[in-house]
Amino acid sequence: MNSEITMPRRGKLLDSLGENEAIVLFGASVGKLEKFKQENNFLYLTGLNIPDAIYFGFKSSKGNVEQLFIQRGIPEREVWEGKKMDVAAAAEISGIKAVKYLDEFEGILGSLCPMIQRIYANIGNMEFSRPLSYAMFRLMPVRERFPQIRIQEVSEIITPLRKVKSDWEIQQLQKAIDVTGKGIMDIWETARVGMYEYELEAMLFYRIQSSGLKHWGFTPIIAAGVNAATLHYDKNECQIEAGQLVLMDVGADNMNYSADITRCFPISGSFNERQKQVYSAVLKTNKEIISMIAPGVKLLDLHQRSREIIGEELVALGLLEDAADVGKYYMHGLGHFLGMDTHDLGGRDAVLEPGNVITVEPGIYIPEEKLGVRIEDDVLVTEEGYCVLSQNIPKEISEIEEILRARS
Ligand SMILES: [Mn+2]
Repeated sequence: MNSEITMPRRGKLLDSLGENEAIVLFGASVGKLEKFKQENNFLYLTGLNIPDAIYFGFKSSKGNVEQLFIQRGIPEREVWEGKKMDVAAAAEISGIKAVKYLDEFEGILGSLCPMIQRIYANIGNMEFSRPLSYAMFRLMPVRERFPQIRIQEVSEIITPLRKVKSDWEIQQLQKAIDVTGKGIMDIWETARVGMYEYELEAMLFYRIQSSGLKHWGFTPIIAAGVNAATLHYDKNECQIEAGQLVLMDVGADNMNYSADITRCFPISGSFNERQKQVYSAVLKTNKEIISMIAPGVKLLDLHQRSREIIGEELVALGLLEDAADVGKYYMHGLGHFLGMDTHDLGGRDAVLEPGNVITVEPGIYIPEEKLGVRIEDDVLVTEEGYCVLSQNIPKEISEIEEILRARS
């Protein structure tokens, strides 16, 4: 992610501010021996994958001001931590010309505060019962010295940008999805009765890293049998028994963009009659909802329609007498925005627009039958309607069984 990508984003965001409004974004920190994961809003705007940096943007009557604050390299620490990114490199990557050190942040911010009326920062959702976020903690002195400044969560103004993906962002997502799909195929070609769920996880992770991607997009779910009826099962530690249906809700990360795919398959090679019935009901819902996707459609209407279809299917499956009780076996939302966060900014009451990417993931969960089915695709909203980014990952019963039959 270079300055050609991030500069227009910052330009748009600063243009959306009122005069004398500012943005302060704190990058993520890293603990000892931890893998570093940048804060997504910070990364989206700067492209910088370094810990503890701060972005400052300010719209004044004289124009936009931007400043970046980074860690100062301490030579004695370098043998432990490696070289810190220097000012020139940070300026080059981000396109922000004024790069200073972190110890200068308070002084510079303080000198501008008399002019500032509002600061948008990544303070998170404030709740009385929770400790202050790091960003709010850092801004406390500002709040005390300059009570006229309103401090607000930045997602309000950054969500409209982040939920419309550029072509470059779609390409990153597409690669994450394609690699995830290959990993799912690897599993289908290799998995056997008696393997542990984590062995399947390892196959997929091998595919991710050997394809040049570094991380999972989120904690993978590999759930056999009754485990699939636990929505956020992520222990992945059970041995897979003959006849079980295995649910995999997985996604690779590419450049901090996350795929989010769910596929189910019968470990023994073919779906039994009941698995076929339930799977077909979910697949029908998945396909009908995808066909409804277009600009102007409300996410909530898609969810509502999925409840209607699944409700009818549950009655047909003999699980319910009244379709209105659908929540007993389908208890989650239809889907969510997808992007840098697996559950990306966008909101539940959104109206779809071109460039949005959403997941469509209806499911039916029947613990008493030790069975859970979810089928999840990643879908781009286009001017004409939609494009299923995960269309190359098979989901028809016949396709999956054919792949499983070819196992050597
Ligand atoms: Mn999802």
